[in-house]
Amino acid sequence: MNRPVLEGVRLNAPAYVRHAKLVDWVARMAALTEASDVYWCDGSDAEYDRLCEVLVAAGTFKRLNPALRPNSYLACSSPSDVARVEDRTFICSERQEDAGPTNNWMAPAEMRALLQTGRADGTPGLFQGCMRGRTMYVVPFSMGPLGSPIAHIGVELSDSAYVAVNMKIMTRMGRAVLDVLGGDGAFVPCMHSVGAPLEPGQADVAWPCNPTKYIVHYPETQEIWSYGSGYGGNALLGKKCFALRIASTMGRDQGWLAEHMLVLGVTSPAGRKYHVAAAFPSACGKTNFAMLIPPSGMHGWKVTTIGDDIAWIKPQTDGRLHAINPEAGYFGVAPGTNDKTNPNCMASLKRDVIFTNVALTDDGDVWWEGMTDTPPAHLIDWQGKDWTPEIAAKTGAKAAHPNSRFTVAATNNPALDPEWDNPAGVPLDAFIFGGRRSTTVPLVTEARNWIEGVYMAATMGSETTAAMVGGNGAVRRDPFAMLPFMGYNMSDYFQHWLDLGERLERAGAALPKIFCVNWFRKGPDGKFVWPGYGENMRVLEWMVGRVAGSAQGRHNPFGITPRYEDINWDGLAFSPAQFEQVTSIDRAAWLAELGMHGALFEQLSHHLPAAMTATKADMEARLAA
Ligand code: SAT
Ligand code: MN
Repeated sequence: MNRPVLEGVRLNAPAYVRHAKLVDWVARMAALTEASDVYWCDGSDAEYDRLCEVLVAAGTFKRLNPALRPNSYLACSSPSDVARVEDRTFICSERQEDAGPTNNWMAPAEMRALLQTGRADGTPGLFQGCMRGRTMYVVPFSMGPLGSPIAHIGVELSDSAYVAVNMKIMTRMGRAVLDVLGGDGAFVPCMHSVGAPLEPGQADVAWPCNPTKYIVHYPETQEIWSYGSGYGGNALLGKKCFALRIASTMGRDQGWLAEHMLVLGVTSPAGRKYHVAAAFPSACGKTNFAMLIPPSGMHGWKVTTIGDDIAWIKPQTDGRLHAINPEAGYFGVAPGTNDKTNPNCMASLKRDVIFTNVALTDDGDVWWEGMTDTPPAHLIDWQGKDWTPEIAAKTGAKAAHPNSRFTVAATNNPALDPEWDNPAGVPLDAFIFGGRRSTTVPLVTEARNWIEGVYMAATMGSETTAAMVGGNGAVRRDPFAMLPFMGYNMSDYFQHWLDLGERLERAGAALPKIFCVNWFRKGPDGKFVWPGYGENMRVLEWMVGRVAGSAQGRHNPFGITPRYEDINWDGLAFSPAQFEQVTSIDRAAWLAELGMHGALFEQLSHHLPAAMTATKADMEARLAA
């Protein structure tokens, strides 16, 4: 099939490519974008090294000092391209009501005109000619273990070598995927361009991108089109676009769940292992929780990582929900990560890392806010400017961008769970939902039943973070931590969760328990009261104790919470008064909170399950009693 299909452009398809529809699609996309060359990624280490060299030559990558940070690179993006762009993210279902009130929507035909075919007024489609002067990389990838019945395959076409090397770390990528795909396997086409064509003789910039951005999903035809950004979830299309937005619609249609959740294993001193999936919004510590090291007072407990961001969860023949991590690497937040907050993560980052938007030290290593107590005397900040603690004190300039990231393979993680790559997944014992709330929401609450748990998850709120453009700490409702990642109508998704629970319960399955946590309550001094990080193990111990039937608690208006004496305090000085600060329920604050649940339910009224409003009424009655 290695035949020139287009005038001027060779498709360069290697002999091992046997999928006629794939080759045809690549040909059509090369014609649309007028890419000057096509390169098929084989996923080999040699290819990774070669593409990294290309990126070094282009000025996108700096090679870090190999003595300090072997085989690692720093990329600094354009200041206009540093996070997910939620207001430029679209769900283009045929009917607007299927995208629902929480998503931006445009009719597919209108969006296709805008992106592909051009509009009636003669404006060309954004993808027309958008790769002129650039190579189009063909990036075949598997979300989930290669060949697993739970996995799905995608192919990303991108004009960014940065995307290709990140995809090599974040997914199972390359020739082996095409072998699984065979001659006619199904794949999700993922089209990506930075939107910066090069005219003959035009010099490139280190981080090409376009002020116009579109992150577009067609759920009915299962396609992704992303234009204008080279950063993170905007550009690594296997992650939020495929594994959450498109996969959530697959899950709805096929009876499974695609969730914004870490998955961890927790083993008790007696050797019993539990599996827990936990949903938190972006940049709320999912990676830290997934790599938690129990404090010394909790000797014998062990936490292992299955995944740190996304879980695909399917009912299996044993009647239980099993989870896999569709990803193969971590795209984690750098600032705040250090040897105290996440030693396993720091160990993972010793070599073979791509850093994006952190600061460069004078000896060619990286630094970010919170990495060490004392910052280096001089740095080059993420925007390439001189940075000193004195300058920072005066201007407030951050050395690393608050949403700066590392990309690293899961296999670098010393706490990696031996089952992380098991195609059958791990059986779940509990779900945890958590937001970042400085007030109101207690440290931990157990739902009394599945419906109450779905209610807790559906009404979750969180203060926004730097992971989204414009994130500034305001509280917004973030149901299931999925608000920016839902591929369909949010209320239909609540119903999907309720239906799945009911179906499994009717079949006699033991459903996972559902908990709601908040590590982020602040005291009157504005400081966090709960120490968090490794100490979260104490809450985790209580939760798995509830699963095992050994831990006690008492009922509050919303569920079951531990009393002070129900938590293991070995090795931590945390007083009953402090415990009261993180667990107290303020009636007035909760009346306001329930008012906000009401406002959310009004917004989501189309198809809102009756069980949600009924549960709210029950809570109101209990709160009033
Ligand atoms: O979407 S990203 O992958 O850029 C990171 C996040 O928001 O969790
Ligand atoms: Mn995330």
